[in-house]
Amino acid sequence: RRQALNNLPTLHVLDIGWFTDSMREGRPVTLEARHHIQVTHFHRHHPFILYISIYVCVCDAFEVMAESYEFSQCDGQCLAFRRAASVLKSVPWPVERLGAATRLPCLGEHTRAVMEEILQCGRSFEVEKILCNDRYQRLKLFTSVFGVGPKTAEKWHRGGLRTLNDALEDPGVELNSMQKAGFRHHGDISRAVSRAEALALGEILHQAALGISAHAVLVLTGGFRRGKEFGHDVDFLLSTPEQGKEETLLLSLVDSLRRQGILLYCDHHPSTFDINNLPGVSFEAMDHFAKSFLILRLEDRQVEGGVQRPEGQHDGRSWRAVRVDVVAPPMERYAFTLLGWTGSRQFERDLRRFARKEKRMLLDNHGLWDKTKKEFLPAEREEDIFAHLGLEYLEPQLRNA
Ligand code: DCT
Ligand code: MG
Repeated sequence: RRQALNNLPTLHVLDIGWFTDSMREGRPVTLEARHHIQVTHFHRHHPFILYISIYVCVCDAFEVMAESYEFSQCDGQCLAFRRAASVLKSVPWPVERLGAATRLPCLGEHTRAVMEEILQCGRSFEVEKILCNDRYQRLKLFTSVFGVGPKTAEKWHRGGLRTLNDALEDPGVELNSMQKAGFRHHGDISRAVSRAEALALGEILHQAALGISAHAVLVLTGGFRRGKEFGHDVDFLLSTPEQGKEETLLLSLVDSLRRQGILLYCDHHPSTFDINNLPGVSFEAMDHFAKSFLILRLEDRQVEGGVQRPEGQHDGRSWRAVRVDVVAPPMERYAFTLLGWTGSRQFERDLRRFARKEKRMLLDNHGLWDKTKKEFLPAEREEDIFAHLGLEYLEPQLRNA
């Protein structure tokens, strides 16, 4: 069976439930991952469908641990596992040789214990216990709905809700408009967005923005700017050299999408940016620029190769819904926002910490404040910010950790 598996030209994972995030969504399984695959049994009526189990690899195990701590609002432990996963992703050796990794920074006692167990036994019993845990599964399910955070999910779990249908049918549950949209498009927006889809959306938004102003600037940010092939949403930055016009531009853009009939949901946050505010110290706080959290309708014909859908599950629709974020900073803050929104979150967190601890500077999506000189340092491009920090410029592809 293993031989048959290795000989398959492409193996697509159709449904492995909650097992591991990186292998869900019908993505092709990489050759390395195939070494971790065990065929458990064949489908009774369709012998070409294999049921498989995949050993949770170390990074995925760390993600599960982090998520579980996040659900319990243990921020410190959550961050420790997220950081450890980032460190492991950035080491150039394969997982098997991670014995040497015990000397890596950011691996505490707990993270090390989980990793060693996986290397020795091929699995982590602690992680498997979490994956089977009822509360973890419920919270994972509920937070998969756009607009449902850990607190709401916990409330639903405590209230005895078990399925998404329970939440929809319970008279005691009052959904806000974001959650209603989240439920309406749950299947589509919990499925990964491909690079082809992100580029197609970029084209649609770009055309719409140019239709409003010939000076409009629209760039793809987030994971896709870092070269990722899949993402959970598509992030864009919109600006204009016409001073003070960026928020109007964003509102006109949303309006244009509405008129085109492709706006399925919009949550607009007006700008609360104050030019005199110093950069914040909390990373998790959102920036103050105008932004819109959208759900857009993307047609098959607009995407090279059509839109993503679970294999073998054509539901007769010629479109899918996609989550899109657009932030609109003023042009003089463009470089800081681009750097912030390009991520990854861990990279941003570390860059800000470096600025604060090593350079006595405060960095966020709005600007860079030099505490020694007591002044804002200007930047037209990301390169200028790296230079202020005394760092070599890093291309977005190198910011994935
Ligand atoms: N970000 C930020 N401030 C926050 C949260 C996030 O500036 N409070 C930045 C960091 C990454 C970027 O926004 C995009 O966020 P996501 O879309 O969540 O991450 P991603 O890297 O694009 O990953 P994904 O593929 O999951 O979309
Ligand atoms: Mg993103």
